Order: sequence, then C-alpha cells, then structure tokens
Amino acid sequence: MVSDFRKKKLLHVFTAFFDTNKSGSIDKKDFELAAEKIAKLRGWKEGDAPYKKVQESLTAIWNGLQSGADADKDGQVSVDEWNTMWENFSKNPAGAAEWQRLYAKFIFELEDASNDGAIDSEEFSSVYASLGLDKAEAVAAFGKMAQGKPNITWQQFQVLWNEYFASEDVNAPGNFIFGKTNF
Ligand SMILES: [Ca+2]
Ligand SMILES: [Ca+2]
Repeated sequence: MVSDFRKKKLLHVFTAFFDTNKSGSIDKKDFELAAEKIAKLRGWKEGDAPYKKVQESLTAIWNGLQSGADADKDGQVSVDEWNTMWENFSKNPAGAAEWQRLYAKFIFELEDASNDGAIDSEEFSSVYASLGLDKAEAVAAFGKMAQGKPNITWQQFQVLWNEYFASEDVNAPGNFIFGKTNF
C-alpha cells in the first residue's frame, strides 16, 4: 500500500514532470512536448546536437517507463499504474530500473547548466519554472533540500532522489527535490 503522503509526492511528479500535456495520463506525446520546453529554455533549435541528445534520452526514458509500468498495454501510463511501479521501486531503490537511473541523471544534468557537477538554487529553480512550476516555491524547496549548502552534488542528489520516492518521513530533505515545499 502506498501511503497518502507518498501518493501526493508521486502525483506531483506525474502531473508536473511527466504528464506534460495535462491529459491525465502519460504517453509518448508528453515526452515530445517536454523536449520542446527544454529546447526553448536552452535556446536550442530543431536539429541542434544537445536537442537531439535530450530527445534520445527522453525516448529511452519513455520506452523504459512504458515497458515497466503500462500493465494493461494501452500505450498510456495511468496514475494507478504509476503508483504501483513506484511502490515496487520503494521496496528496493538500489534495484532501480535502467530508465529510472537515466531519468535521475537526466534531471540532474538538465539542472546543472554550468556543467560543474553540482546544482545551485538558480539552476534548480529556473529549470522547474520552465516546466511550469512556481519559481519562488522552487527556490524555497532548494533551501529546504540543501539545508544550508550552496549546491548539491550528483552523489547527494541520488540519496535525495531515493528519499523522495521511498521515504515516509515528512521532514526528509529529499521531499523537496521536485520543487514543491509541502504535500
Ligand atoms: Ca499526457
Ligand atoms: Ca496503461
């Protein structure tokens, strides 16, 4: 059973990060739209190498998500299918699916605009604002997550990531990794 607290966390990622076109389910079109939003944020044009790389990563993430979560094989990942998949993840975060690792790395690299191996508040909040989240809330979320540190390394990010999906602790710093300050 997924607790209400964890369901709220999962629904935030479902709605704000995956169901890009807000249709109520996740499918391939959401990833195409996400790639367009990212390209707009970074100023890339169709055919630019980094744009192609983002499209390839998102295609791989969608293929992995669909094969792992789309239980009824209708080409859509529903909220129920999403929750079941993350419930399985939470039982063994170390055994995460390849696409889940890829998505964590994708988000980290997307946020690390300066490419110095760490993300700061501005990098974190500007990516989330481009995806439609409230920028001021994302800045506050970074502060709660980083607990006084100016930036978060990839090593730290992975620990926070697992907390987000698996932890029942309402005070876990990882709860703020997707830019929301309360659930
Ligand atoms: Ca959708
Ligand atoms: Ca489905």
